[in-house]
Amino acid sequence: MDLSRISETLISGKADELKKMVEEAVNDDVNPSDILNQGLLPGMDAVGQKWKAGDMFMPEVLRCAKAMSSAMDYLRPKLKDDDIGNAGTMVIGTVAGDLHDIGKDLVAMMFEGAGYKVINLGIDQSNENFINAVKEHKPKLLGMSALLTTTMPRMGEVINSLKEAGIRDQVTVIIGGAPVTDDFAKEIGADLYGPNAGTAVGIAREYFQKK
Ligand code: B1M
Repeated sequence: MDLSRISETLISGKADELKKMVEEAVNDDVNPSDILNQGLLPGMDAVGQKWKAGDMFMPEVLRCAKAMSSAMDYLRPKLKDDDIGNAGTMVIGTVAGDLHDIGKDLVAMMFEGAGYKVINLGIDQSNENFINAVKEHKPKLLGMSALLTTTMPRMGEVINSLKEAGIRDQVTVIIGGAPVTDDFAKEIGADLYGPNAGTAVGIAREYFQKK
């Protein structure tokens, strides 16, 4: 099977068709890792690029992310452990007191699409939960999302707790959410600021390439 067809179907956001194609490829004995690396990931990459360029809008991106997610639900058990997460592990959550998760989940899906093993803690995560998750999963990236001006300070508190626990230099911190800015990220000592899900993946990639 020509795996670029999988990329194209993903870009078109047709979840049922995509899942059928992925199943067909598996039944045709195509290596699941090739389906991921040569079909799904380039497709999701293209979605990110299109979004960044303004050629795709939020509802379309959400549709693609959902199609990716449902294809991954089918493919994940068929992949070897090292096929998933070969870009690294990301722990992500919405900070304490904040119940918004639409943008955060989109960011999580985009990172999963980019080959990260994503541990999505969910909403309203206490500072302690973030620290425990970093200790437990030793992620390459810690992502925090906040949509309320009143909950933004929790991000700085988590970073301070990482310092107190002596693990700040073991993880790259990326933050985002509608009221969050690049200046705020610098102010609280985050490594990266992601203005939106599409660019966040590219920003992280560029950062690790330079490192
Ligand atoms: Co709320 N809410 N809300 N809300 N809500 C906002 C954020 C608000 C701006 C609306 C307004 O007044 N105009 C306002 C905040 C004002 C402020 O703080 N300055 C607000 C308020 C006040 C509230 C309540 C207090 C309302 C009330 O009860 N009186 C309450 C608070 C609850 C709480 O959290 N404790 C509340 C509740 C809710 C709902 C539960 C009803 C619902 C959330 C449902 C859910 O998430 N499951 C909700 C919604 C939907 C919104 C708006 C309308 C939309 C948010 C959204 O999903 N956007 C929002 C208004 C707005 O933003 N225009 C609003 C779409 C999403 C794709 O974008 O989340 O920005 P966004 O994510 C983007 C980027 O920000 C970025 O990438 C994403 C994709 O591009 N990004 C990251 C996000 N996280 C990132 C992390 C990264 C990198 C990038 O790295 C880790």
